[in-house]
Amino acid sequence: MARKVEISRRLQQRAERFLPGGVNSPVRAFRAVGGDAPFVVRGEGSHIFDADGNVYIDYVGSWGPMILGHAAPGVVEAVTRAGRKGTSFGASTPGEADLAEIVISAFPHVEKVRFVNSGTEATMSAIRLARAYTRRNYIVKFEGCYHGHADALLVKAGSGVATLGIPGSAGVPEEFTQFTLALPFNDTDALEQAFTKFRRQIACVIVEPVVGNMGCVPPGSGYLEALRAITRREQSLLIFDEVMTGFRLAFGGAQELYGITPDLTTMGKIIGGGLPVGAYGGPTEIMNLVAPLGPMYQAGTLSGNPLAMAAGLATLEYLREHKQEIYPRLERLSRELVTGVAAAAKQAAIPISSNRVGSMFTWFFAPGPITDWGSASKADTEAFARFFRSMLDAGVYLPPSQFEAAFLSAAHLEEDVRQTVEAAKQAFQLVNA
Ligand code: HOZ
Repeated sequence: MARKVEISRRLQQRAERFLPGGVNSPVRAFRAVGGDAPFVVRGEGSHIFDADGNVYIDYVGSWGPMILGHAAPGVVEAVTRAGRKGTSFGASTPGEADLAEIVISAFPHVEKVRFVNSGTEATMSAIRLARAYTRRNYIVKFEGCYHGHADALLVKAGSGVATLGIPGSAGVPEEFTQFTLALPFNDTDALEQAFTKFRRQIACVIVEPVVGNMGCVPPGSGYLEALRAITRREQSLLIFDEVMTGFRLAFGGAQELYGITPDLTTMGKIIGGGLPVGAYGGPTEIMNLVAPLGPMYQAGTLSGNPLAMAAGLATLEYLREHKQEIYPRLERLSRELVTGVAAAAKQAAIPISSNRVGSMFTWFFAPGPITDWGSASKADTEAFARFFRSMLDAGVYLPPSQFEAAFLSAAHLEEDVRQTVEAAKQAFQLVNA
């Protein structure tokens, strides 16, 4: 059944007069999947509502932050209360240490944390800090991983760059990326070779421990352990970019799930409870290099904003209090959903490969296995687009890109999963048609 799109279409046309592509982040323009992007007017629990009155089961969750679902009462209440006292002062407020304390309790190696406004700022700053600490220039990232849109990190990046099928970004001088080494994910030999070639010159290795930005791609067995061992041996810092995975895969993120301790951790998304917050943290010895204590400069007018701190604190306190129920339930429902859709694909003889860790997952339209960007990029993006549009028409909102992970929240119900699997059965018929 086709959904109504007239109002969203008009809103899009109006937005295009004032905003590039009518959007403030490229993936929202639906260029990779076609069709009309819904203009969202409201969210509640596991559902979002658009301007035309359509209702969707939401598996984007604002690209990860909404682990408690939309308009979670405790979060809305906390933000409202904070807002009544004033929205920004550019001066310290008590909530900053409150959020820092709970973040530090989740990540044992983090002794100090600095709040910023986005994941991009967090990773950019963590890399500057790693260079300041090691006094080395080179950095290693992995193909298909995305660490925000800072110049040095837009090399063979995932997320919107992969979605648009572009190699990087215009406007980034070659010189700005000369110290960035982009290696294949899940390939320990490639990393060993880089350390041999650039001996004592590599400041850090930054990785999404479970990649979400080329679709969901888990680390192979022993891979994170190898990253830890090699970086330690080479006296290079290991940065876990837990912007997506932090508080998502476990309260203590991927590092808790896999039992690996990085040197620095970057965070975002869930720590802001839906408001713009990023953070980077690590041991005191490294963090004390950050200004005003040390020579590594980084600042922000709105950093530690009181509304954002309040939303983050309400979200993390709720997660900490209910973690014994929430994470096992996310695991169970996500497993049911992912295997249910995979079974529907099999029934329809559509070769898909399902990747999932906890409540992060992707159905790749490829036989798989999908272990890195080389295999992910072979997915049939046309088939994905047909599947996506059919799901949207049936009231299921998936990430509008084959190369973005989907998320399930604590607000999703068994009934949502059942409806989604039913919708997928229909959608796979159309993929084939
Ligand atoms: N994967 C992106 C953030 N980590 C999606 C959000 C966006 O590009 O707007």
